[in-house]
Amino acid sequence: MKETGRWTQLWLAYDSRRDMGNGVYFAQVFFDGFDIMDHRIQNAWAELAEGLERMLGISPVNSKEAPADGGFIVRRQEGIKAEGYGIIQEDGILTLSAADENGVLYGVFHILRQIALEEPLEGVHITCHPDNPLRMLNHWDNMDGSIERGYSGRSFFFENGEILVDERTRDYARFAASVGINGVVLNNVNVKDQATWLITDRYFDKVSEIARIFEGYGIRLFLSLNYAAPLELGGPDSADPLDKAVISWWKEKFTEVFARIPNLGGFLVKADSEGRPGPFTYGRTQADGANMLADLVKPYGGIIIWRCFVYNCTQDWRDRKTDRARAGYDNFIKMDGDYHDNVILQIKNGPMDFQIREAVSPLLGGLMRTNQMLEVQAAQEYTGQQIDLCYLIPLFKEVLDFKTYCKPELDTVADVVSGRTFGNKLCGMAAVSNTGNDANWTGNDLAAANFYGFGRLAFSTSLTAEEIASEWVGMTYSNDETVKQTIVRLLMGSRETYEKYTSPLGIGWMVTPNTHYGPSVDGYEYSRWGTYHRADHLGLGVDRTDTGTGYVRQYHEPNASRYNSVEKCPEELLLFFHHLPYTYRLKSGKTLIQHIYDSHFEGVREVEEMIRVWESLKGKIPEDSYALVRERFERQLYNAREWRDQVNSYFYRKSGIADEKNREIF
Ligand code: GCV
Repeated sequence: MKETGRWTQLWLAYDSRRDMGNGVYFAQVFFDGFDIMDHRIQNAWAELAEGLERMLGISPVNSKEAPADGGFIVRRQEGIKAEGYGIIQEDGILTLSAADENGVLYGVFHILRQIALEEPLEGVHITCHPDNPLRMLNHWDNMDGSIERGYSGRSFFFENGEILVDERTRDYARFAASVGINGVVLNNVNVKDQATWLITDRYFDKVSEIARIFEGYGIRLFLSLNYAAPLELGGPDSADPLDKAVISWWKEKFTEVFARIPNLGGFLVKADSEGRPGPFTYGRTQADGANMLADLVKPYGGIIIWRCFVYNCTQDWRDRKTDRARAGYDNFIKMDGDYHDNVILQIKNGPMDFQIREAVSPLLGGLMRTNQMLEVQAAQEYTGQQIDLCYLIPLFKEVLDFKTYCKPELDTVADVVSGRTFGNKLCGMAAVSNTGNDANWTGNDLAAANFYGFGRLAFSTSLTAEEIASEWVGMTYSNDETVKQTIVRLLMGSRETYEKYTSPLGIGWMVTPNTHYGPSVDGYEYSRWGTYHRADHLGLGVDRTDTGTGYVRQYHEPNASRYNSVEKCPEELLLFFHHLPYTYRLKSGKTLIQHIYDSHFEGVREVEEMIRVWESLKGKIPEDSYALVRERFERQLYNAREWRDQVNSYFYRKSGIADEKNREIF
């Protein structure tokens, strides 16, 4: 069933806009050096035509000749970087130059964005190319239609073991391409049951249909692989990467898969992680596993993206020496340089797991001779599950701006994953997608800002979180200054508000086990997952310094010393790195316990304020969106109060120290 309503079209709703003199260029559109029958060029044209028609009431005309004056020329031009474009307006002509078809698509979306934002194209003179070679979305969609950590309904790729291809597939590809995404992993990294069969004849036809749709939007299709596929698909009784029978099984499999699925970029692999099989089972290294697959996909131009989320998830909570934060680095650093050139190691932004605040993974920039890719999570698993508002672009930005000190210059995470630091070609950013089959795609209308924002940021890492928010609001809601400023303000403050009422100062977790929504301070404290806060009656925090697990030494200097020192450690990460008494004085002069109380009261007050701010938009934005978000805020307030009261009561009861302000603690 085709859904109706503006929210199905997200930021591409193309509502009517003021012309700003932009319409004049499109009476004649001339393609110079591009084949107008090419799928991507056709889609670029269709998008342009629809956008202009809906926003400005103009029907562009495809001209056979270059317009002498007053027109739009799309020109192939060598010398522009891959996927990049230039837009120049002079002498009555608007010219979009690009070296390839992706550049044309991105350039057209750029022009449509400017029109949507009511910015004049007159005199425009820009060149733009993506900072990251790979800009990917990872779907954790299962073939039964569920989505692991999905908060926006069910999968629009799978249902009941079947693959869905419909209007949504195309719309999804349009949204993704409009923000510069060029790779999509279709299925969950936990590959089980039917998903193992995605690389068999059972699903080739339907996967190919999706691959072709994606191709038309410049997106390569990737699949997550089950490392134990040989055993499960009737091959050898082993998945040992050095076993000849296993190698030849995969060789044949890839020959078949690449022959049957067009536009296939390669595979994402979660191995030896959270119960998934991997090379460790056979006493082999991660490099053995990744390289074996990589060598076999290489003839087809394929790549293997290998996740570094490898840790012991059956830890004894009594054991204070084992530190989950150490695991990624310990498991991968030794073989830096051994990974073949079509392997990319995909590294979560933090060493734990997408917490609202944690340190940046020391593997980023720790690895110096290996292709690496940053993985962030747009799906709000630990950050409010698209009920609570949490605009994540400031967090992603913080990670990108982090100075790793792996080199004297060009050493930020953004430098490393874009290839600027070490000159790699295969690198970039991936986000766990926050989409589903809800009419509005992301559950909360405002969570679409994370989908939009991830793409924009992966394309242009120097954009600020605020610029991205403002674009998204302008395109999605309106360019009215009050609306824009109000929603941007809400978005920009939301991450810190969420942090205030949840777990303090980088310690993370304290969430309800399994669901990961809502508070349960000790929920994971005596579990096997390695996610502890170590609170007792005197203090809390994990000692990851030289006197503790020694994790700090995984960083280059001066980061290692900075984190090792309680005085120099950035305060927002204090409890991630240090175990401190409740009476420890922060720079604000407050004790640690008082900070916990104050920030939790403040967090709830801020949510109340957010609701008041949202209410000021009534009548200024579409009522359906107003109401949907208003209802989510109500649930957020409930959640925030639960967090505040449980966290405050917990630490009051542990410490016995009263709140200086005598507020109600239970
Ligand atoms: C896909 C966390 C999540 C899991 C997820 C895993 C991963 O542990 O809770 O649902 O599995 O990360 O990133 O592989």
